[in-house]
This record gives sequence, structure tokens and C-alpha cells, in this order.
Amino acid sequence: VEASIPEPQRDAWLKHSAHGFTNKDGFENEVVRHVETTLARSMFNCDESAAYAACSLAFRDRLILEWNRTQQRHTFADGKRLYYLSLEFLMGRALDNAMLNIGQKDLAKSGLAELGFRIEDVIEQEHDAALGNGGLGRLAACFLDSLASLNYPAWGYGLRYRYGIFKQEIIDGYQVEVPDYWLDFNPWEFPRHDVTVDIQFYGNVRKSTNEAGKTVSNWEGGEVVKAVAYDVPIPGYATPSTNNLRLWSSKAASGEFDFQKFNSGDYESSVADQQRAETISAVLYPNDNLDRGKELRLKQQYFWVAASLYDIVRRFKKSKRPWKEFPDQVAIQLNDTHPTLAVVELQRILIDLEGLEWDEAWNIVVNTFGYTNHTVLPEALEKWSVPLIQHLLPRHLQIIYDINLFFLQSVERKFPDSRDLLGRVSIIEESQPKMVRMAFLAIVGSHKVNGVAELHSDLIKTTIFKDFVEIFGPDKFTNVTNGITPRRWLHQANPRLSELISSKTGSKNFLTDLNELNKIELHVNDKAFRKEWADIKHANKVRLAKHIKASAGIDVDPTALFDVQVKRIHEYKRQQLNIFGVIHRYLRLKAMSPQERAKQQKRVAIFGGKAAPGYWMAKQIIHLINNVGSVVNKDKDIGDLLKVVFLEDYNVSKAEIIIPASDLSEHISTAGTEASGTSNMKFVLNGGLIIGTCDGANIEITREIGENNIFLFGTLSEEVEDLRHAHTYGRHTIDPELQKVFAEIEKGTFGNMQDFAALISAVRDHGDFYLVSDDFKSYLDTQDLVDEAYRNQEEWITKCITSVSRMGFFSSDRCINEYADGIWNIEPLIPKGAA
Ligand code: GFP
Ligand code: GFP
Repeated sequence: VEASIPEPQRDAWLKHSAHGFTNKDGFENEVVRHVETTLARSMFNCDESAAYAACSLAFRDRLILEWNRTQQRHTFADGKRLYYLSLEFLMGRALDNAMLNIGQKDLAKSGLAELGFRIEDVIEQEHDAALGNGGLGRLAACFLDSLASLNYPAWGYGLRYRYGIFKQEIIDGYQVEVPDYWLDFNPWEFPRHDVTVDIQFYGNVRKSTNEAGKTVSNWEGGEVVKAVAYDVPIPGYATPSTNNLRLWSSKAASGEFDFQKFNSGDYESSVADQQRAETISAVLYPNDNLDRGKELRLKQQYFWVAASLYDIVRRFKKSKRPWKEFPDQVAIQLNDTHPTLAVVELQRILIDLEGLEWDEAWNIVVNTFGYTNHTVLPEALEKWSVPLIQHLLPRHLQIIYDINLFFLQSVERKFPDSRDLLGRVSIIEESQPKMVRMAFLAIVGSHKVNGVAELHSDLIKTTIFKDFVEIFGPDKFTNVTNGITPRRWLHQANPRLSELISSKTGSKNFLTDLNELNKIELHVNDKAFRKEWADIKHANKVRLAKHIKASAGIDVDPTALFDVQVKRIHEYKRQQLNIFGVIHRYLRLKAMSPQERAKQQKRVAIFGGKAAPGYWMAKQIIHLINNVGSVVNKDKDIGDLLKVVFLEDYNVSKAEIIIPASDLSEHISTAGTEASGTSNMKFVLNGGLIIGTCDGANIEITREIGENNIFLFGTLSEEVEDLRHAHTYGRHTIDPELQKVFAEIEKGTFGNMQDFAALISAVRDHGDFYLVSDDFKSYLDTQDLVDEAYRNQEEWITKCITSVSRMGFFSSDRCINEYADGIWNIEPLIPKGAA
């Protein structure tokens, strides 16, 4: 029930309405008040973490007031909203972002200084919100920033994991996983103990006849778990619009304990029930792009989807509109197949609970959903076993079968003579046990399906989803090339570069219209500009060098070429190609005379990224990188010519230090495997160049910045299949330079060779699925070209400035506008005061 204050009393409310601080004095006032009251401390025991807490609370108070106004505005406008369903939101830190988006960082800086704190130290206190694995989760976070900045009425829905992605420690060269308990103190969330949803699992389905004589399905019995909402305000940049990210946390339905059990002396099982319920939102599953089909993961998915849909449907029903208008009010985007059960859940709500006819309901469902695919790797496409769904969600399984039946009937009508086709596109895979193919269900249940870069969107149409293009026609499939938010990935991570750019573009408008960057190309020959550009890069490298020293204990020379590869560790992303290349470089340097050596380009090879705990090969790659580092870094012959660094626990806040400091970054996936990549965009936007394959968004980056400004190499995606085929039939000769690398590893130069035997044999003996040997020569040759190019610093800087000036296309604002127009059909609601 909405409890509104009656008209006559509203004046009193308006008189006392909170406003949040508006100037420095007000800010300091709020900080001190929070220290003294909320935190119960004083100036005699206020450390940096308390200052962080109080400062965050002061900003949070401001945000929540805007949040309230924004939600109020959206409700009154009564227009269409977008709901972005993502199992991952890799948000990183919130304070710096909030200060910058609201435009109050300078004020906070001087306010904090007056109270005795350096803003940088205060910002450093914050724990990353690491509710994601990598690119997919970070994309969702960039999207939230753009949606709010562009004033779209939109919510994110996700899970409030008690433990985010594990913390990575490197011990003796090995990855060790440590739990990431990030919720000790989190000022950025608002628990909504009044917004809860009961979620049902297990039980059975009973058919009955209602008063109208219609057969209805009743899902009964089983277990009930409570979903509690936690709201995270998402501030737009240079606009008061503040959107919501609603994260669900699981609790026992009976509250703290089951009192009946408790009172009857069964303490243990009442506590056990509570723990069982809380387990659902306890951990984020690490992703190795291999579908492992764990029951708890399916429970997470349904829990989150059911709570979110309940909330969305409740909000829609407040408007008292007829059901057929649901798709005019609601767009739901499925970020990957993880939320695909939403399709089934909405159909269930409409037919079982709201009494709609199947066809009418299904029409609503399809017009509501859109589905984004992020991978073509077949082993990563989710499938759930039929018996598992039957057990956990018996009614949903029936609905899935019905969806499939009606779908296959329609296919049969269209293609009467294609028995094979029916088997290929069936949502149910006839295996042992039978499996539900979630991607197929998502396609059938959505009106649009998109890939995340041009090549990827073409590939899904010609490979994994080919039959569906035949069935639904090509218009259902579309491309929306990924993007990144320039607020976090330029303005926040690289403040000096942002400042320099605005001095040349004449304003900060490029932060909301990234195409404005092209204005800096006019200044590419301006000496002072170029000098400042180079100084900024150097300062960023010095900052990273300090971080490397502090975290890995390695001294690196900031004048060396910083060559970076940071991303999840995966064979398809080919960190093994990189480290084999580093070994090759090391051997080549060792073989040179000191005079010859002195002429070589200094390099620091920097790696970072997590391996999924169950992904053994990826862990071997980390181990090899660390072992190579421990040999190379102390080799007196080599000195600063080559250093190898593995940065522990790569995350968003570390990326903000690493990316602005790179000269060269590596995006070297086997062609056709990396759907898009988004860090490639971040690196170029920060004035670094790329070495990469013709894969994912590298292709579009090349198109935008020009092929003279990128170092491309390797097999093309259309050649991959033939090469793999040849390997399988024994036509595979290992590159001779790579053989030397293998021989060195096998000599034990980098520790026990047994540890790396599998990495070598994957290439040499097991078909080299990722084409490491095929691409090795072209990779090495291209790295030599990089050295040569870097030696000519003037040319290099020209390439960097030119590239940055042409990066406008890769803003997530462009990307969100494309979704809004082409898939969601939503309009911005621009408030007073938006820039
Ligand atoms: C949302 C917000 C509420 C706000 C209303 C109306 O509620 O705080 O009062 O919008 O603006 F959460 P629901 O749309 O979720 O009901
Ligand atoms: C996945 C894909 C990437 C893509 C992102 C976002 O990221 O190519 O850029 O999703 O669409 F693999 P990872 O989580 O695998 O890094």
C-alpha cells in the first residue's frame, strides 16, 4: 500500500524536506555530522576509513534525494521503462564516480583537505564492488552509467552476492583464491526490508478447473525463500537523473528462524534452513566459459529472475493498464542466457496467475524481451538438464515443453520437409539426460537478438544460430557494437588527459558526446600539446611503476615500453601466446652480444587476470608467467631490457591505474573467438596502441582509427576452420621459433617442466585448437614492428593522438542509444537541470 501524506500536511513536509549539501561548508557539515552521529566517532578517532565512510554517506544522501525525485518523475511520466537483467554488475568503486558525475569532486577535495584528509587516500579506502567476472559484467556497469547519463528510465536487476569474485593471491607463482567479503561496510546500498518477494522452489503441479470451467495449473508445495531488495543509486553524469540498480538478497522465508522449529527445540534445523536460504545469493560463480550446470546456479537464476519479474509486474499493475500494453511499458533485456527463465516466468504469470490465453500471453512475452549473446564458444552455451528443472521448477518445465511444441509446430508448417531442422532447433536436446538449450529458448522468447560487435553478430547468424535466421528471418538478428563509458574510463581514470583534451576541445562536452574528440586531431602537430600528452603518459607510467613495486616488489623502468595484457585468463584469449613470445624475446636477448643488446627496446610485459578456480590450463598459464618473471627479472644480463610482471588480483580499480599507463596492449584472441572485447577500447581511449588479431571489436577499432595506427597480425576468422581441420588430420608443423621456446621450457629453465607439459602438448600434440603455432611467427614479426615504431617517439605520439581523436564511436552512450531505438523503443526523460 502506498502511504501518501494527505494534501493539508504536505506543506510541513516541503518545509522540512532534505536537500543535501550545496556548498563546501555544507559538505563539511555533513561529513562531520556523519562521523559524530552515524559512525559514533569524533575528531580524536577519525581515520581515513572513517573519513571515507562519512564522505560516502554525505554523497549517498545527495544521491538518494535525486534518486527519489527521478523515480517520482518516471512514475508520473508513466512511459516505457527498460529493465536490464544481468547476473553480473562489475561496478568497481562508487565514491570517485559519484563525485565526478555529480560534479562535486573539487568541492569534496578542498572540504576534505580542510578536515585533514587527502582525497586520494580517502578514495583508496573503498572496496571494489566486484559482482562480476570480466567483460560481461563490466559492460553491464558501463550501460548503467550511460542509461542514467542519457536520462533513460531504466533499472538494473541483479543479485547481491555476499562474496563477489574471489580475491586472487599469487603464492609461489600459483593462483590462490581467497573469499572477497566486501559487505563489511557498504554505504552505497539501501536495504529495503519492506520490498520482499517469496520465491518458490520444488513442489508439484496440480491441475484443477476454475469457476469458468477452464483447466488451470497450480504449482504447490515445495520450499519458499524470501528475496529482499537492496537498492544502489546510479548517478548520471551532469544530470540529476539517478537510476536504480536493484540487487536481491536471499533470506529464509520464516525470517531469522523458523520459530515453530525453534520453540520445539529443533534449533539446529531452524538455523540450517536459514543458512540454506542464504546460500542462494552467497557467491558469484566464476566463469570459465564452460557450462557446468550446477543446481545452486540454476536456483540463483530463478530466484533473481522471479523476484525481478514480480517487481516489474507489480509496478506495471499500479498503472491499471490492460495486459496487452505491457510491452509498451516494459522492455526487458537478457544479458546473456543467464536470465532466460524470465521468458518462462512471465508466461507463467500471465497464463497461470493472470488468466490470459496462451497466445495472447506469448505475444506479450516475445514483444517484451530482447536477448544479447556474448559468445560463440559452443562449450559456453548454457544448458540445463531436464530432470533438474523438473525437480526444481516443475511448472516451468511444462511451460518450456509447450513453448517448444508450439515453436516446432510453426517451424514444421514453414518447412514441412525438414525433419533434421526440427531436431537441430528444438529447445530440448535429445541427449541422455535431455537438456534445455537456454540460448534457443532466449531466441524463441525474444523479439530481437543481438551480438556485441560486427564480426560476432555475423558469426552468430552464420554458425550457432544459422537455422534461426532461416526460421525467423534476418531482421530478428542485429548487431550492437559494445561501448565503454568515457566518464570512468577517461575522466576518472585519467584526469590529466581528460583535462588536456578539454583544453583543446573547448569544453567537457566530449564526455557526453565522445565524437567531439575529433577536435583534437587539429592539434596533432601542436608542440606544447604533444609535450603535455607525453608527460601525462609518463606520469601515468610512473604511477603504475610504483604500484608494481608495492604489489609485486619488482622495479621497472618507466621509460621502457609498457606492454599490457589484462583480462580473464583463458586459452582463447591466448595469454600463452604472449608468454611464449616473451620467452622468445628473452632467449633472443640472451644470445646477443652486450653491444647488440644495448640497442634493443626496453620492455615491461605486464599481465593480470583471474583464472576460474576449476580451469586448470588457465592456472598453468599464470604459473608459467610468474616463473618466467622470476628468472628474467633477476637476470643480470638482461637488466631493464625485459621485465615480466604478473599483477595480483586484477579488478576495476586496478584497471583504472593500469590502462592509462600502457603503451601497447594485447588483444590477441584466436580470430572468431572474442565476441567484442571492451578493454581494447579503453586502452586506445587512454592513448595506448594495440597489438591484436582481426577479431571482435578490434576490427571496428581499426576501421575508425585507421590501419596505420594498430598492429594487426594472425589468421583471419574465415581461415580458422580449415586450419583446425588440417591440424586434426596431422598436417601441423610447429613453428621453429616456438619449438625453441618449448625446448627451453622442457630444459627446466622456468622450473619443473612437468608443470607446463600440458600447455606445450595442447599446441604440439593435441591439435593446437587456438592456433598458437600458426600465429606465432606473425605475432613475433609484428612485435618487432612495434619496437621499431616505438623508437620513433614522434611518430608514436602522432599515432596515439590520432587514435584517441577517432574513438568517439566506442562510447557506451552510442551503444545505449542504439539499443533504445532499435530494440527497447524507449525515450529519455530529461529533467530540469540536465546538461
Ligand atoms: C518506486 C520507488 C518509490 C517511489 C515510487 C514512485 O516504487 O520509492 O515512491 O517509485 O515514484 F521505489 P515502485 O515503482 O518500485 O513501486
Ligand atoms: C564477454 C565476451 C567479450 C565481450 C564481453 C561484453 O566478456 O568479448 O566484450 O562479454 O560483451 F567474451 P568476458 O566476460 O568473457 O570477458
